[in-house]
Amino acid sequence: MTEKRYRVCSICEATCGLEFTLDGEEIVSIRGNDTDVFSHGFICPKGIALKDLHNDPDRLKTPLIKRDGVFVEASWDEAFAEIAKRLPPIIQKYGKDAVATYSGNPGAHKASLGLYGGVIRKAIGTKNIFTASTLDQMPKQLSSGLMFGSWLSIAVPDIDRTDYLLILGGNPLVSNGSIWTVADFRGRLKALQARGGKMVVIDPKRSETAKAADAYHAIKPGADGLFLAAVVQTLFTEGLVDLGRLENHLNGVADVEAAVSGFTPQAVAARCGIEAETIKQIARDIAGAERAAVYGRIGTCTQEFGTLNSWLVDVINVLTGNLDREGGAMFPKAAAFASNLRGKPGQGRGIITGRYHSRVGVHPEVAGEFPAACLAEEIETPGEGQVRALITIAGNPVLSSPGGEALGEALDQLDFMVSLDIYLNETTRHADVILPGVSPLEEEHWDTALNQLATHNTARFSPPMFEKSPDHPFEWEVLLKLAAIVSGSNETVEAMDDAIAASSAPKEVLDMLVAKSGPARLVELGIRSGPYGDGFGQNPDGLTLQKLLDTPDGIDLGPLAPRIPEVLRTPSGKIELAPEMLLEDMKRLNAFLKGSGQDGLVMIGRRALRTNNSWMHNLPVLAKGPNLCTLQIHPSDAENAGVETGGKARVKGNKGQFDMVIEVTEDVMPGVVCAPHGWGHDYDGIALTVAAQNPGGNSNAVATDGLRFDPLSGNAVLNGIPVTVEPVPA
Ligand SMILES: Nc1nc2c(c(=O)[nH]1)N[C@H]1C(S)=C(S)[C@@H](COP(=O)(O)OP(=O)(O)OC[C@H]3O[C@@H](n4cnc5c(=O)[nH]c(N)nc54)[C@H](O)[C@@H]3O)O[C@H]1N2
Ligand SMILES: Nc1nc2c(c(=O)[nH]1)N[C@H]1C(S)=C(S)[C@@H](COP(=O)(O)OP(=O)(O)OC[C@H]3O[C@@H](n4cnc5c(=O)[nH]c(N)nc54)[C@H](O)[C@@H]3O)O[C@H]1N2
Ligand code: SF4
Ligand SMILES: [Mo]
Repeated sequence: MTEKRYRVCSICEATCGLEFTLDGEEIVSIRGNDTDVFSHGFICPKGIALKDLHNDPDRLKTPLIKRDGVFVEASWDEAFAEIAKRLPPIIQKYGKDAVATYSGNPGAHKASLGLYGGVIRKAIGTKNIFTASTLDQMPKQLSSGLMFGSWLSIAVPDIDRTDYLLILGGNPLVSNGSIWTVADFRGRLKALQARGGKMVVIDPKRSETAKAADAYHAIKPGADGLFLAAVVQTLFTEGLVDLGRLENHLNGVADVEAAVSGFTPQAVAARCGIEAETIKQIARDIAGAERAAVYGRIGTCTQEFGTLNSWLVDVINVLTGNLDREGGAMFPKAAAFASNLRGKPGQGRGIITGRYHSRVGVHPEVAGEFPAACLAEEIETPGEGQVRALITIAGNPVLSSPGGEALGEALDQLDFMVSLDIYLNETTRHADVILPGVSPLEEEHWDTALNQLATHNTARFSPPMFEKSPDHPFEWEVLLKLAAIVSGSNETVEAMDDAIAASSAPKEVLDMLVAKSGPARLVELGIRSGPYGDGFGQNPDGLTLQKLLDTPDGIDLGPLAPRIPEVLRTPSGKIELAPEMLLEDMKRLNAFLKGSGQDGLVMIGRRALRTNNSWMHNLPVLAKGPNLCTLQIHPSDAENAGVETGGKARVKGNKGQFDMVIEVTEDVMPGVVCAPHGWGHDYDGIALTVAAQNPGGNSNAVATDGLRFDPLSGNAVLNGIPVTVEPVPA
């Protein structure tokens, strides 16, 4: 007897609704749920791979403790005892900042990690907080925070109603969307094109999305700031600025006009590799479209002008009257935890950075974090405040951060390292204790972060599909236990969890909840007190957890709706179009424009449908098919370097190197090589049986001398890295 179960996928930002067919504890099949209110049946190969993930024999089920250099299985009590013995003395001796935390990408996808990750960071009280956000979207968070007043007030394209979509540095046909939750991008794009709309893509590579676009323009890596500034300049000089409804909600239009005045299309064309006339035409097309949206992603964030790029994208949206209007770039309203609903509507304190600085590189704190790419120097540089212990939470920085291989060596200098992870992999092999998370299918699922970035408002809650083993704690319980250990508290995990719930609702309210503990209880509190909630009975037609449990397809909360000025939290109560910090940074862009530019090859990254960053290469269903880990190079560069398809190349940065199989293709522009990150599964001592059969190379082994950042956000430069390529003799 089989049964159907419905569940939102926890792998990527698309949050597809999936239909599982189960035979008892066995997963018979996984397909897209056709009646899901958000994804309407869409699924990608990684959703299907949840079966392999759940069944992966390499997925850790028991804690591991390193004894004399070798991992041995341990009970949970033994693992916690080991941590209690070794971690608190480091804090006592060297202070709180001696312990760093690094939190990775799955924290954005698992409610357990998303809702309880902060507890451990707070319990330690360390300034040394690192996350994958500074390898990813921090520039967008910073620019949005400066303009709109909070870190997660990010405007996303209203693709279902737009007529013109300009994408820079994103490949949603493969990534399925990012900082923009947009399941079935292909279907939504087809609908856009069918109603006469257009998509234009700016990218150094003719990506899958570029191939589906109505127009594609190759841009030199790192030059987006120039391109965008020239579009803005054109809007002003050609009289195309039309603020519409936003006129009364804006500060700084004249300052922006002054700041871009030198960035004429003619001046930037050669540095961008895009003709001046094309830049002008794009400006005219955005302004002329009934409804348009500009969107920039990884390619625009992970470069030296990440924050400027992210800002200029929204400057264009604002100046063409497309911000916060249907078919433009709009602010989602999530059913729970919507940080852009916190505080008084319409005005707030805004955001600040640089309240304190990192010890070695003196980088400003941004959203309470230091740049992930600085973790190694904080470990390696002796002195007061040196990092001596590390907790990684669902992160693999050895493969994901620039100079990751060197970071791996630094990890061995730590006095103590704990990893909360599901694999013994390139990073966790350096740990002293590994604490395994449960399978995602054994947990409830709610998208804490991604509902705040979704192209359509919906609410979907998935209860656990399988029961976990009774002696395996949930990750939220592990995080609370670690918090108790570092604070020297004897409180039970249960009591700590109750205290967290009690801090947001009185006992009468807690007593009426369906969920009695953990993330589900916090989600229930969030939903019922949220913008669509039942207010614990005050608004009986409102959303409750019970209603969501009764509606596995989810509840449609409607298309995005205009939210300005309510969404704003700036001190002025207006959109700050010209934040001081960004105007100042335009000088750096100007120096870049006047500079001589880059000779030689630069490396950019890419993603593939059958991958998810570094950690799904161990799943047989995804490992099948053609080799995804290839260095793509233009035929003219391949000839110069003396490499050919199928051969192996050695790629060298200023520091570090890796080897990768060559794929000659005209898809990348001359001067650019393209390597995926997250590979390199041939380090000693890892337990990834399937991945090790096709290890690939760690593209992040390559770094630049003097790490490169976007100085405002601390985001690492991961695209446009200068490299050389040479053949590896067979
Ligand atoms: N060159 C280059 N580098 C990049 C990028 C790029 O485009 N180019 N992209 C960057 C981006 S956008 C990101 S987000 C980062 C990602 O950087 P990271 O988050 O550091 O790396 P991931 O590969 O996502 O690793 C996730 C880790 O979580 C573990 N994990 C998976 N599921 C679970 C779970 O349920 N529980 C627990 N506890 N652990 C789990 C995995 O085993 C793995 O160790 O990489 C960045 N690095
Ligand atoms: N299948 C799959 N999906 C994923 C992931 C995955 O690993 N695999 N990872 C997830 C994560 S963590 C994230 S953050 C998202 C990322 O989502 P996307 O941003 O859509 O990711 P990418 O596919 O890396 O696309 C980045 C694009 O930027 C281009 N690019 C590089 N440098 C520049 C530049 O200087 N200027 C411009 N204009 N473009 C440039 C690259 O050629 C590439 O086409 O994807 C998520 N989804
Ligand atoms: S697109 Fe993302 S959310 Fe959808 S099935 Fe694939 S991995 Fe899961
Ligand atoms: Mo990411």
